Amino acid sequence: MTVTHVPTTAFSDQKPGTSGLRKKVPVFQQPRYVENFVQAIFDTIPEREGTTLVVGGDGRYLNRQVVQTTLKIAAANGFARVLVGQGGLLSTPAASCVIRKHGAIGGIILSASHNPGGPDGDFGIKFNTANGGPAPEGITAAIYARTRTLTEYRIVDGPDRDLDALGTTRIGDMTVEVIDPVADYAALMRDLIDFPAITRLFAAGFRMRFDAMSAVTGPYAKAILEDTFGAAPGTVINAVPMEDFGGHHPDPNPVHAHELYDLMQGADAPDFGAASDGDGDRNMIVAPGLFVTPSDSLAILAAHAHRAPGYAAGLAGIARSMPTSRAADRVAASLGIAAYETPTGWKFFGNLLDAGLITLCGEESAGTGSNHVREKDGLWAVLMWLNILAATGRPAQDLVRAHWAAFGRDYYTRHDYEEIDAEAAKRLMDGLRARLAELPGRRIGDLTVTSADDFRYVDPVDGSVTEQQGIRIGFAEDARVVYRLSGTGTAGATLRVYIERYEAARDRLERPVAEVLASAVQAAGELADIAAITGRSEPSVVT
Ligand code: G16
Repeated sequence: MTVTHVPTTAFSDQKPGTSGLRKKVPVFQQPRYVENFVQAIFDTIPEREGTTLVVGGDGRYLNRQVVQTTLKIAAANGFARVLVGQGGLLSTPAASCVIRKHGAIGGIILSASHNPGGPDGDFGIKFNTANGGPAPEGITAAIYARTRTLTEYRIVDGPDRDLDALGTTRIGDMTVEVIDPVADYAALMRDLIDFPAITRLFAAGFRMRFDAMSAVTGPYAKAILEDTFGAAPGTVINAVPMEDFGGHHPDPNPVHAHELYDLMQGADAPDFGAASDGDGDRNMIVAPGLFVTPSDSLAILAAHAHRAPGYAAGLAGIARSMPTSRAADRVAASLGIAAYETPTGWKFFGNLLDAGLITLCGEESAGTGSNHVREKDGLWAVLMWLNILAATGRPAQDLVRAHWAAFGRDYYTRHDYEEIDAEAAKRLMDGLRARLAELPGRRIGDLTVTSADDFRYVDPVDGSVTEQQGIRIGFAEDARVVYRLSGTGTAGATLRVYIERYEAARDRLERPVAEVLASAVQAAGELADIAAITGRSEPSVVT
């Protein structure tokens, strides 16, 4: 085996964001761009000699090419074995599962998640550690530092490997095992979820629609929902992963999954609707005539989790990201367990899960998961819902309404201002920060500000501190506005404004969301001077 040491110069823009390095495809196509970043990751794993690595991605444009490059660099860096999903595919939660099950030292996941794919779309590279979770801040900072100083990468020359045939080959001293991307994941689901109960549910005529959005979850959903549970053929739509996701934006929300959403609002809606994103870690849940917010979904899963065999012993605790509504906190309080509030980014749940402090966690950005892997898991959330529907025998919309009746409802919306000028975005956040101290007591519309701060997280497990994770404004009327800049965009800056208001009165639980939130939306715009600073009178996406 010949290892070539290729001289290189550093790129200045390889700083991982909320979830790995995400850029436009042409950025990744620059000579040495991928090689540098992968070498920088490997340089931060000094103990890699003789270990196992997992490689796979969501199948988007460049996926196969970058898998091949990664294999050749891995062989030159001393790994003994690489497990790669057939066709270069592994959903993000399945990659986490495979890393954990096979004792790998980590994994390289190729995805830009819910961002569009194709030659003009986005691509991404993320490193997950031995616990199966996204590398924590300390490691991503070390990777970034390494990308700034790197002077060479190491690679083994040779032909590309066949990624489509299951089985084992070698590159130099390294074994390459092409594995079934679904098998380990499906086996784990069988341990956690009541498969026989769901099979009976479908046999009794239950109908659902799952939109895989031409992304990686198609094969997983077909294998479990149709081939195992016996759901009608065609239950899973857009089931074949495509390099450009069929030209769609693989983000499971009412805007981008509007076909499913519209179907679920119609007269012939099936009993349950769900969708997942590009890499299979996000989910959308829709009951007939009723969209379930991710924040509510987390709370409802937490309240009923004991009905699934994997959670029959109860939950240790629940965590949510700070901008996620407080619905899950109310469930935690009723169960007498701890609730944690973390910064946005799944990596922040890792320590809490590893320490056994929490069992379930979730985010407003369509992410829900548990201690079964260290990523959010779209299909798992869908299977949990099916398990709960089978166990209770109640329609999904009834469960949601019963939950509101018991706990109250957190009306919720998120306004995204995409691709705004990065300088303007910074000015807006800095301006808000400078005014935090003077906001409490201020009356704005029919709301009164009671608290204003910049979220600072102290990890309860290792004491690490993460500053400036979003500006929170609390109002006396049980409303809240949060502002933060996205860490996953690839062009300009994206301002996210999260707006919520809690309502406990039984006769006020079915009001239009926009109406309930109107004054908080108004206050959010005025407090941050959004229109004047960004030049946008309306958000680009409202979910
Ligand atoms: C990633 C992270 C999530 C985060 C989301 C949005 O999800 O894993 O924790 O909530 O991005 O982050 P931001 O608001 O910074 O854009 P995914 O599905 O893109 O990997």
